[in-house]
Amino acid sequence: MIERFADDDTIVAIATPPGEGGIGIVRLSGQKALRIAEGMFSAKNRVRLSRAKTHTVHYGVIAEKPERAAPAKVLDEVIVTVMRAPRTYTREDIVEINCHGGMIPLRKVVELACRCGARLAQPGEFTQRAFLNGRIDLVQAEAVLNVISAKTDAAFRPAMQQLRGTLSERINALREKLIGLIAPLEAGVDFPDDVADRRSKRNFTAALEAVQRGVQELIAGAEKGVILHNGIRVALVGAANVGKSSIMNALLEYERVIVTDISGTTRDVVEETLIMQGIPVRIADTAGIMESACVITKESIQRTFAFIEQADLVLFVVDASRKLGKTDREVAEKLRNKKVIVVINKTDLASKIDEKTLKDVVPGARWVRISALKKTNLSALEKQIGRMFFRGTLSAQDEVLVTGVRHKEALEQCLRNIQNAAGAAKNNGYDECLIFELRQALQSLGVITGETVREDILDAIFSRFCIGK
Ligand SMILES: Nc1nc2c(ncn2[C@@H]2O[C@H](COP(=O)(O)OP(=O)(O)OP(=O)(O)O)[C@@H](O)[C@H]2O)c(=O)[nH]1
Ligand SMILES: [Mg+2]
Repeated sequence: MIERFADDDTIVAIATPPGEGGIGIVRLSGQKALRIAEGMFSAKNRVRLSRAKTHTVHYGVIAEKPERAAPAKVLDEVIVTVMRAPRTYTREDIVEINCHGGMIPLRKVVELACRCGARLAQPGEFTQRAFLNGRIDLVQAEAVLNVISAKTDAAFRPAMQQLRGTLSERINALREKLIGLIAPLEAGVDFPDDVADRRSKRNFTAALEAVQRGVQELIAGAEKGVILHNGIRVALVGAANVGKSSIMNALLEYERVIVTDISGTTRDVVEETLIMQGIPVRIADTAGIMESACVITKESIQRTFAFIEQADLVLFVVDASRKLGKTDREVAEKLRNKKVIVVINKTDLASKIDEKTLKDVVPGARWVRISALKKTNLSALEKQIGRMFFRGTLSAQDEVLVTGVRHKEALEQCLRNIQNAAGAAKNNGYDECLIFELRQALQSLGVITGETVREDILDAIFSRFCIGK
């Protein structure tokens, strides 16, 4: 667990990525942000930062002791933005110093700020303060990370929606409904057997079902959301020499891996990322399966089998110009519980493969016929991969709100509790059980927005951020 410092410290960090750029920004946040900045900054128009109005911009220099600075002590020529609490990212006073975008001026400015009383920020500490000060909830804090790290438009869109609070609104509406169900139960109103109460029981059941539907709708989009954000792992697997490495190169559109006509060319698993149908795909070339006494070949085949376990999807490659062999069957045997697309490669050559037998070997799998050499039908393969995950391509109207595994798990836990509660209500179980399950459901929703989340989970979330965010 990372050590967290006191919250009333004023923190400082470089907010822009490392490297050279037109400008680089040093950000200060905390009660003393203005005073610390004032101690380092000399404005051209002599304005004192501690008196500056909020959301104003000032030109000047950063120097060791600005009032008496000899020119040599000037660290950089800068633009300073003053933002006073509470209308800021962290809800604290913030000063942003736009420096020249090299690592030397930026570091020197940060060091000077530390000498003037600031402390270096921890990873994600600015965003964590925004969360702790109640400006954003946990969903939004995590969305900041997703917006920054989104690799595709499809991943960016739901992250932006989360940042704007759409998911939080949905979760909070469900929470309120649950509270509305729990409150009368806790007040001791139970279901005696007269007519009025039978009606109230019906209302209760209907309201609980509505919450259940709401949770289920969010879960339904979650699988897509997680894929959109994290991408999928695809493995090219098959007997030696069927053309796996050639397919890898064809998909990547450059000669990434070695291709020869010798069986056993590929030894290590080689992974690369590409975007297919708007999804980030990590595609892996693996060693071909073959009979061999060679220690190296045996080890590489071992690695292929181990890798299959981690893959979300296996492209089972077979050679159209050969009869289906023992090795092909052996590979198919290992793919029993996996999502599989059969890729019939080398269709530019005369066909010898018995497709009927192939169907028996991998029952129910989808097929694509391609030629890696002639680069034919690769787009059909890409489409098939997309379809495999989204049953049709993902459209802009599709509502994907949940993109995190953490959120998905909490929703699933919430659903289980609601189902238990529904069961208890139906069987006229004790109200204590009902209340317990509903409270648990409420808590699971709170875990998502950060209302009831444990501190170690918070630490884990914010430590994924970079310093300066
Ligand atoms: N005619 C034809 N030849 C192909 C095609 N794809 C691959 N080849 C040839 O098949 C041979 C083997 O190709 P690789 O891509 O190295 O096969 P691999 O499955 O990676 O082989 P290992 O790494 O040994 O398991 C090479 O000579 C390729 O040029 C194709 O679509 N058509
Ligand atoms: Mg290969």
